[in-house]
Amino acid sequence: MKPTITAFERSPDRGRGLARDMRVRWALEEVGQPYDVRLVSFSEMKESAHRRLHPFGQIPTYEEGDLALFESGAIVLHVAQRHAGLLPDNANARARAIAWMFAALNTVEPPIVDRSMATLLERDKTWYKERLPILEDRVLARLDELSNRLGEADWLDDAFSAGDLLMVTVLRRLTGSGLLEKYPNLCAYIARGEARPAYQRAFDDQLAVFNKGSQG
Ligand SMILES: N[C@@H](CCC(=O)N[C@@H](CS)C(=O)NCC(=O)O)C(=O)O
Repeated sequence: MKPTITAFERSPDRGRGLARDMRVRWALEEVGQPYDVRLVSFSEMKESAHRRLHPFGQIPTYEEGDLALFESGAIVLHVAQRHAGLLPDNANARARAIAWMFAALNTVEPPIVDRSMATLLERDKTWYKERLPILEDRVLARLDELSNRLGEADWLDDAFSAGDLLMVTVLRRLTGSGLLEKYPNLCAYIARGEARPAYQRAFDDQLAVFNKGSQG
């Protein structure tokens, strides 16, 4: 059955692939599963019809028959478990790939989101200039550790997996921050992810939504 996901009608990132529907689109493209997209406005996301799918009134959601899911990580995991291509067959390697999915969302993404929230919402606060370096140090600590672990490898644990897919999308949230540049291996890792044909199809599709919306 063809799943339907939700995405921003007009993404605040102007189609740069930073909204979290990008992860789901990319995963679906990697496994070759066609999907439909229902676009939602900010106000629709907060209405009860959408909140039945997503208790926190956000995107993305995923509907497939009588299954409705929210949380990008849970959706990517579901897609990866249903189809070949995003998780290794070997049980231990599969468990490690899932650990990397959690690491991306639970260990690496939080300090990145804290920093971007501050830059978006707290610039006018008297304490912003003191707080930003603290937040950036927390991000850099994670980047150091991740960079050390990745080393010269192409992917985090042998073959490309859903763990890499999520990690690349998380790291991309730092684009333009100036924090990634110190880590050539992480920049190359992101570029490898972005070069995947499935990534490019997903990126183009979400950009087309933004471009179409901005013409109207
Ligand atoms: N942990 C959630 C976060 C979802 C999330 O923050 N979605 C953003 C778009 S990337 C959103 O809907 N923001 C609008 C809002 O929170 O009102 C996930 O990974 O799916």
